[in-house]
Amino acid sequence: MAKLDILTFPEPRLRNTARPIERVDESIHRLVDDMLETMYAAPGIGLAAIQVNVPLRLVVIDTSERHDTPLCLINPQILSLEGTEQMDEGCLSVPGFYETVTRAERVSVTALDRGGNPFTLDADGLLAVCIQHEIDHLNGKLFVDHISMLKRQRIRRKLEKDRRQSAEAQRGAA
Ligand code: QAP
Ligand code: CO
Repeated sequence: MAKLDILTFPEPRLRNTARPIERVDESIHRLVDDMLETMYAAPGIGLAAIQVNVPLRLVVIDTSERHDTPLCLINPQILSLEGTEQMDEGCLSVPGFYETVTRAERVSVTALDRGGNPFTLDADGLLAVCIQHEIDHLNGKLFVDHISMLKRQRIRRKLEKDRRQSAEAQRGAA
């Protein structure tokens, strides 16, 4: 297994639309395992393939308390959304920032699992929010798109500055 590099907002590749996975083969298994390792190491509760620069419709999630219940959704499709709920969200591609987002309270989703077998899942609470957040990634959307433009701009400027400073430090070290 290998830890993968995570793209950071406002990286333009995070705005691409991910394409469906046609065959769940060995290479997909390896990607799922590497994404889980990357997510657990962060630590995080959800990661989409597009965040590790692989524009395929694949997400991994683990919202369990003990971080021992990995969930893999390949080509996920939302069947229904119900209710509304507000929750503080973060994102591995937006490090250090958390904002309140309004989403559906319950979601029903169908997908393929790591073995390529179809399943459906009804979720509420944190898992429901996480599923919606991760499926947004597959459509080039980020949680910062759900907050005010002013807040989004503030986050973008700060992360751009962080990037410039780490590039500068890198040059200094060389
Ligand atoms: C999406 O996000 C999510 O800023 C998954 O410095 C988050 O795993 C859905 C993380 C919250 C619903 C609620 C963020 C790690 C992890 C950071 C994550 C950070 C380190 C975010
Ligand atoms: Co995210």
